[in-house]
Amino acid sequence: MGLLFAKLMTIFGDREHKVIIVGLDNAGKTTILYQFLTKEAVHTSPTIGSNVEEISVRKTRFLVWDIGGQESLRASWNSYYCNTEIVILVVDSTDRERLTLTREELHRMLAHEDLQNAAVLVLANKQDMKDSMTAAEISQCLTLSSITGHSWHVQACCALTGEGLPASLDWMRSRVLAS
Ligand SMILES: Nc1nc2c(ncn2[C@@H]2O[C@H](COP(=O)(O)OP(=O)(O)O)[C@@H](O)[C@H]2O)c(=O)[nH]1
Ligand SMILES: [Mg+2]
Repeated sequence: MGLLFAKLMTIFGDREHKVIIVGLDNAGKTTILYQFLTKEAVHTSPTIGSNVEEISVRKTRFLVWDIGGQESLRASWNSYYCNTEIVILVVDSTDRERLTLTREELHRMLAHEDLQNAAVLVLANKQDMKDSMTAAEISQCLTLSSITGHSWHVQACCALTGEGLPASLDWMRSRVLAS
């Protein structure tokens, strides 16, 4: 019965699509997760372990995992990869110094066998800050054009106001509906 139910859910497209939010600490991952949910900025503290929430976009449901980004936690990111359909990589667009580190983490992650079918959404966050890099600059620094085995997209956003996030959810929805 459980199996039949699961199968029916798949046929009717009512299953949850697994999404993970990754990125270095302080990039804005947790703020983005709660902005997706409530459309309000929340006061966050550094994430220990993970936060998980269900987000529904016009009947498409996502189960979104926000994983802590401090160095000590990055080693355990791969335990979240299995069945992930979308990886959201959040970048602090003012953090030029650590962009190389982000690039290394991204390309290492995409080489993992459990993520072979995942699409990648790069969020160039903190666009409200005056010295922020543009989405195009970030795309170039992360060498996104070299990614051939995954569908990817870069979106400028501001997690405090929510600007750019509805467009991100639309892209995510179109991705999972297309696959
Ligand atoms: N100016 C600005 N600050 C942001 C933005 N997004 C997040 N922050 C701030 O950046 C800090 C880290 O955010 P948080 O969501 O905890 O980052 P996480 O470590 O990636 O989960 C917090 O002080 C947030 O209020 C943004 O778009 N603009
Ligand atoms: Mg966090």
